[in-house]
Amino acid sequence: MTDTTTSTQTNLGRFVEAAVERLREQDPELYGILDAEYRRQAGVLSMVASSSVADPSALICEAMTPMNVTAEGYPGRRFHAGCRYIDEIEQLAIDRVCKVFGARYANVQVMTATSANEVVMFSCLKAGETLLGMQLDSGGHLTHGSPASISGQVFNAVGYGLDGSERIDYDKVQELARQHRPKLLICGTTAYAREIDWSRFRAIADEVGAWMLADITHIAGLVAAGVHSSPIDHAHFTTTCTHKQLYGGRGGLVMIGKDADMIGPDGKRTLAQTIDKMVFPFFQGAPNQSSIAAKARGMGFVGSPQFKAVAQRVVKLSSALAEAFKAKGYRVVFGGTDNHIVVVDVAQKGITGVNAEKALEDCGIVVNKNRIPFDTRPPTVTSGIRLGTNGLAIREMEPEDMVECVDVIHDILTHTRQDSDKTYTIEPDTKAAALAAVAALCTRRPITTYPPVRD
Ligand code: DSN
Repeated sequence: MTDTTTSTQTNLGRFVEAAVERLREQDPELYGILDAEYRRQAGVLSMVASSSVADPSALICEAMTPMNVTAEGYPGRRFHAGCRYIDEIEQLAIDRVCKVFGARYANVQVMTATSANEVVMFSCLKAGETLLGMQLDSGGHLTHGSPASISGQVFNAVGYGLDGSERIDYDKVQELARQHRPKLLICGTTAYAREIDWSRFRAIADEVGAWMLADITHIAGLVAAGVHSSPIDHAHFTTTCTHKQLYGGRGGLVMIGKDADMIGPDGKRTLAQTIDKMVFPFFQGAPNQSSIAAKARGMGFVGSPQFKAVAQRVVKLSSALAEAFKAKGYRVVFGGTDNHIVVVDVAQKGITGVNAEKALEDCGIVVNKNRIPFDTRPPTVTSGIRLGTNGLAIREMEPEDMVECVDVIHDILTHTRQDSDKTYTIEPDTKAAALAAVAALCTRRPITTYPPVRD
């Protein structure tokens, strides 16, 4: 590999620069697509609630040489040689996760939050046994018992939902738990904007002798920053991914709080030992060590005062966003928000969720269609859109910017003609004005952690 870099750079600096240059020279097609994606992200308002903007210092760890090391096992007990620094990286990641979340145990090898949930399910349940989780339609996750996922096919999944005021129906959770005696009670959501009462869930789990899993994937950043209450010592197991709200690389985590040394479902191993064994060797082989390095770096960022300010801004912006929608006459599901999520009923304004999603994307605003509670439209159409403020907080936007965003969104939705449930036409002048407004906003509020795009 030709060394085109200057001698004053560090080893890693030269490696990264030479690697990018090699990619550009040897694979201009792929380089061009990656460059286009970098530009796209800089120039759109990314408001998909399940995404954020990974910190570049975490992203670059994903591209580092630990990727080359095969290291089955755990720090200090590997099945391969050459793991001195790999062990140090993994232990650093574990220690930082435990510090940031106040956990006593962390498994950082699990590759996604979905696998993290599967690891917990298979630790607690045998095929055919019962779990109780939130229904997808009410704001739960696929892996909490949906028939479309392994969780709903291998296990007997019972679902709970919302009450008439669009809050988790804790009384119904208790009733269902008493009726079905689940071995695992899952709490955690993907499209629920209100604070979750972890202690109520734990009381229900204890009453029926169930294990409790808190999946905090969507709100992990708020939990880490103390902006949302933490389930760590309420749940037996807490899972999350590292990319949605922790601004890190893509990956999963399983954590345990005060119950780490409790004897687990097999009556022999502790909960911590149970998870370690379930991740490796039951579900996974050698982990992705670069991803573990990215998790270590991500947790370094999450543990910083700078991150606390980001998390506080996330909530301040979502609250302003919800109020701005209400001021324009939209029905905001849940009546508002306590976290980063705002779900808006767009059907009430005469447009389906999918048409709203597509029309907004045409104008540089990225959200996703979402079913609303008691929705009669299918998941491919929906009556709502879900927005999130993780990607706006890292641009250091202010509440007044949310008013501007909603003005643009309202203009687009008002001037989009719905031709069918899945087809639409936007007035050309509206589209041009919206694209100009989004471009101006993105220029005024750039992603603060990334170098600006150059032509
Ligand atoms: N759970 C999906 C979401 O919330 O969008 C993505 O993983």
